[in-house]
Amino acid sequence: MTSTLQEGILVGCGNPLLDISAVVPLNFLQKYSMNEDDAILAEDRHMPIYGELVEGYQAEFLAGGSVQNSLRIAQWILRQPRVAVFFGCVGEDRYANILKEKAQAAGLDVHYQVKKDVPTGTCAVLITGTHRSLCANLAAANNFTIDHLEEPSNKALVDNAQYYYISGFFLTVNPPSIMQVAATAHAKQRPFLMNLSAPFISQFYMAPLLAALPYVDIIFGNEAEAQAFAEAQQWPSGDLREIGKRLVAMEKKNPTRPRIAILTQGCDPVLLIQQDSVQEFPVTKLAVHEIVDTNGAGDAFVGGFLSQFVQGKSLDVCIRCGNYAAGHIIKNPGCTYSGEPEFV
Ligand code: 26A
Repeated sequence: MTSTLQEGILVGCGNPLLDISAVVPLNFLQKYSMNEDDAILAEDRHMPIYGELVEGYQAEFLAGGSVQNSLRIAQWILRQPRVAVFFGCVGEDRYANILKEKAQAAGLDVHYQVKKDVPTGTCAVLITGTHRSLCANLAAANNFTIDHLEEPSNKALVDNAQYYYISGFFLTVNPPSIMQVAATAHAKQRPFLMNLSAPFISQFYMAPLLAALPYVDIIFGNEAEAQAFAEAQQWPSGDLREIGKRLVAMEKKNPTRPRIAILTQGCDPVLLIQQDSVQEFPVTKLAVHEIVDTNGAGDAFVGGFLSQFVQGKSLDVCIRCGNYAAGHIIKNPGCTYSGEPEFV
């Protein structure tokens, strides 16, 4: 990094979750009617998963939560602390302390809302080969309220930021907060970035997603998420390029800054869609033996992207850094990094 960035230039909201991650056999997924590479919200029938992972599968505890992951990775690459600010809701317990400690160690400025008597959220990460299936028990994370953003010190942080990032996952928790941040970004003509996050968001949360979308300057997603969006919209084509073009053409509050879609597809090229143009950015394929797990790869991609975007770098550089960060995280457990970043 060459120059010093404004503190708190980037603000994100999301679900702070502690990941409970283990390698499991396929029949573990079947037992809970889960598929490889799912990302779902836990129902009552999933609750035994967390204990089973700890007792029977040597589970690891890792800092997680999609937006917090992205911001931690952005901080790691930036090497300058407190560039990014994170809001989310945790309980008053050991898991909250672990999350806070990991976030702060990365340089992230966390401002948790604390809900007493509700445990901090967890996410089961079921690793099968190069796949990861996620089952989130949001718990305290689900208790985030807009008053937290309205506290004067937090409101000042939101007002002073220049870039805003919120996941589609947060639509399950508090759409009014998303709309408020989006409106602030719009009023100040600052970029608002969002993520499709998981197919279930388009399947079950399309109404709040469509309410936020007109404010979204950059939308991220992977191939399965883009396809779920297209299906929910009853678009005729499943072609990713077509979906991207339609997505960027949807209603936008600030038409002077056309929407951009960035669609990842595992080790296939990343697509950058702007109006009628589609550009491809190659991904370096890792050998199977280099892959520890793919948990957090998408979040790391966004983190790498954001680290450059807040420096005003070109989209080309942002995407290359996204690919670098995702590749690094895949070689480490969960959304964690090792050593110094090597992106130039
Ligand atoms: C609302 N849901 C389902 C979620 C999540 C989530 N983060 C926020 N909300 N479900 C899984 N995650 C996180 O995604 C990361 C991998 O991309 C997990 O905690 C994991 O760290």
